[in-house]
Amino acid sequence: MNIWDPAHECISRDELEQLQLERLQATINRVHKNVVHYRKQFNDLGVIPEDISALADLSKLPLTSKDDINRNYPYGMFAVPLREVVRIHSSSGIGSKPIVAGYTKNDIRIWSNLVARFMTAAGVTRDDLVQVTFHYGLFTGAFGLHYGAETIGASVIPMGTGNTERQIMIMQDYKSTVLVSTPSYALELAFRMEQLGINPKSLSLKVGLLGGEPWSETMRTQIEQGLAISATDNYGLSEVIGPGIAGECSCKNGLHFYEDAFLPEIIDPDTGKVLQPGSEGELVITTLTKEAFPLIRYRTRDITSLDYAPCACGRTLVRMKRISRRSDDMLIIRGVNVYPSQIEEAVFGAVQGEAPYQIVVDRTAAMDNMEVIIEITDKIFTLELQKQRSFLELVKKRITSITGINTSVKLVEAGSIPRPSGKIPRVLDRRQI
Ligand code: DLL
Repeated sequence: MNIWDPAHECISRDELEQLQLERLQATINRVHKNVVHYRKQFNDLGVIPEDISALADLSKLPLTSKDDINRNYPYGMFAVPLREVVRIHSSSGIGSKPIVAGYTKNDIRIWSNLVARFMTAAGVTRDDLVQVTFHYGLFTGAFGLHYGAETIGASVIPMGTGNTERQIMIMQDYKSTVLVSTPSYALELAFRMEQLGINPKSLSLKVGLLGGEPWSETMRTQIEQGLAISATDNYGLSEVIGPGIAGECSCKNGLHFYEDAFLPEIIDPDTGKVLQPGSEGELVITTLTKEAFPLIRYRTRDITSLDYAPCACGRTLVRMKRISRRSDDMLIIRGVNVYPSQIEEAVFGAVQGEAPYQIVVDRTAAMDNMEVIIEITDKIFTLELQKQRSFLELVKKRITSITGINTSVKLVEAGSIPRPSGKIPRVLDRRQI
């Protein structure tokens, strides 16, 4: 069993805590000096960097939220001048403005090595051919895995998203051995191969590195059987770095969390209090090495727990339980993050007022579908048919421009959306994972 960075992945807890403290103090000093948002917060609390003399002191500092990042859009939370930033990625914000993440050269080097950890843990070596089916663009997934694979010395096939039959053809002809995708797209590939009568064992594929959205053990079994591969889970979020925060080893019993680079805490999402080790709650992350966009106590909104028991693989880094839900209402549709507030902004903007609506999410075969249904209000009713059609087109366009995804939009009779407790639930998520 190969380990990419044994010095860090198998470090003793004492040494790890020492390293974490040194890195934490350096990070706190850096943000205090260079990021107005943090300096102001520390000053308001009467905290100076020297007050952080032990890891436990971290809880003296305030939590950081997506709202804070949004308020400092686009570059206000960066701790280096823009000339030192060599890459920019982004992810959806809560409203119409995205979250912007910057990386220095050193950040990219560290990120690539973190990704190389879970790739190696899944069995990837320099002899592999890695087919990346994530979207190459502002999303961190494709570039993160791409650079990780190149760091290992594997060959990368940068396919990008979609065109499932072409993906399968390339997989057959180029003899891809590793699939990089979301779990739902891996399942979609398996369904399509079955439809096409292709025996997965006739391919060279052996490993699937899956992440970017929640999935389950049932889905893992379907994917492993449908593609004849071993599939592992990897986790990350754009604000913190992208993929490369945690990843499974071959034991497939929790994701090793890269604690030398990110300090995890588990809090009660309602009170913000730090919970006992092992408790389930919201994951909060402090970055320990990032130069361009460090984050202090960032609320991920992802619900999980941490297991400090030793792992049979020999890695000592704590294991994080699969993420199965969130403490907010963010949806992940085909790997893309969408907030109901963004849909509301699109609908209300088109109506130029309010209208009763609901977001319905479903999964057919392995594909997520999102539909927005809007009840006909008096204002919409008085529009002639042609204008109703252009109204629907306008809502669709607004949703795509804010969220980046296509959705269908439909008008329904007034009062026809069920109101179980008097109000229309904003989201009806029928997906089973
Ligand atoms: O999804 C980064 C990533 C790309 C991770 C590719 C792994 C592979 P964002 O678009 O910012 O970044 O979305 C981050 O997606 O807060 C979780 O809610 C969810 N998420 C990511 N990975 C997993 C996973 C990327 N393995 C948000 N299991 C996170 C469950 C996941 N949820």
